[in-house]
Amino acid sequence: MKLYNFFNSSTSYRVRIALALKGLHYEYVPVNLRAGEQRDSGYRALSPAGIVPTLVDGDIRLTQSLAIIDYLDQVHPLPRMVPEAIDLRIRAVEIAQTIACEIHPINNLRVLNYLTTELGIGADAKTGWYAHWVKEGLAAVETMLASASSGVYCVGDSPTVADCCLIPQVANALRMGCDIDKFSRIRKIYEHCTALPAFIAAAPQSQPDFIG
Ligand SMILES: N[C@@H](CCC(=O)N[C@@H](CS)C(=O)NCC(=O)O)C(=O)O
Repeated sequence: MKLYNFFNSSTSYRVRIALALKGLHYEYVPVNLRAGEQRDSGYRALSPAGIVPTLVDGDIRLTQSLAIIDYLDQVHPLPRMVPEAIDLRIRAVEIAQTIACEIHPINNLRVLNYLTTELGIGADAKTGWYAHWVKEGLAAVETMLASASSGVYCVGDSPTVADCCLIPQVANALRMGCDIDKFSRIRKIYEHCTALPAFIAAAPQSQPDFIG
């Protein structure tokens, strides 16, 4: 398996967590987002949208982090990222999609770049935009965690796709200087998960293309 990804990409980080939890080995192929390599024609042949991550597994070529995690669950079922039990499954997918559909897309690199280059928005306003949507989205997740009976994971007693999405999103938010102090359930999960070997192996600073 090859994973085309970037150390600092939260969507790549989601997939790296799932791969690490499943104990799967893969070839790390860096795509430097800062240098715009995601827009190169060669890479676009793999990812028509010009985004990371892309997984290549034999004849399978797949983009979209949640689709990749679903694929990994199909071909390497244990441990499952999307739980089988219906009560856990619905909550895990709900939380994952809240992050993947409501927070990440409007704070993505190309959206932030468009705000500054095309709409003439200044750096402070751009940071404010990012912080606003993170706060709104994480507040919703914090509420969902109450009904998911979360503990040290978003749902149940092992990591799921929800944690694969939450940890990178929180890491990103902290890197951007967002205050997450009031989200106590999220903080508890973040502190627990980021100390686990699989999450440490998947973290940006553990990657071969890491730039400090
Ligand atoms: N929904 C996609 C989003 C992928 C995505 O937007 N990745 C970002 C990095 S986190 C990217 O490649 N951005 C490139 C850009 O904005 O130019 C997924 O979950 O894989």
